Amino acid sequence: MMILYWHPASPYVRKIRIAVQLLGLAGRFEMRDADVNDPGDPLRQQNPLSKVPTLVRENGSALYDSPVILEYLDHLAGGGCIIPREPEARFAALRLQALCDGALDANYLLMCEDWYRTPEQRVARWVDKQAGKIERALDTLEAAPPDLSGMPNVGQIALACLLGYRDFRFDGTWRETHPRLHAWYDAFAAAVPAFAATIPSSG
Ligand SMILES: N[C@@H](CCC(=O)N[C@@H](CS)C(=O)NCC(=O)O)C(=O)O
Repeated sequence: MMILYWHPASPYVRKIRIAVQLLGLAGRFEMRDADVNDPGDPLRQQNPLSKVPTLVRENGSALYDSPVILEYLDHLAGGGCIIPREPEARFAALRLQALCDGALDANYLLMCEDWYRTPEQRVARWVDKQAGKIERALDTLEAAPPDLSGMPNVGQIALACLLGYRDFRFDGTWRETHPRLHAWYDAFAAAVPAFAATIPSSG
């Protein structure tokens, strides 16, 4: 049995949980709660960065971070499932994943401002810089939402989790200003039952 260190609020973990369902691998994992801030948490023995998701394989070796785990899951499922084999489609999916993961990182850094700094310690230029990344990413995606047919790829999964995280932590303010993404998001949610089954919570 593989072990997935997780937290219910993490959008990066959500990507993995969706892929596990899509690829029919659910029975092969044990989910283990992790406290990324606890030096005594066993997660630290597996991942020096102490981040979720971290996957411990049956041979005991750990994999991180989420794109690496997704590549492993795709491999387990036979390959070419959530990471297309054809080069153009493959690099489009990987680029979309990089864009959405980068925007997720900026969202996470904004949350860290609340968690780790007092209002007096905040630096507006830094906050604005992260907000700008998110805004430009969403605007770029709104101009040309990805296709959505067949098995979702890693880029589409990352986009759904990015928008879901905006709902969870930032009140879904993207919806009104990004109507094409809103329609894309609804279509993804309708096509992928694992999306509704993995709605984030604070845990
Ligand atoms: N690039 C990583 C990001 C993972 C990540 O930042 N996870 C957060 C939870 S949402 C975490 O574990 N944070 C703990 C920390 O940064 O110390 C991935 O894609 O897996």
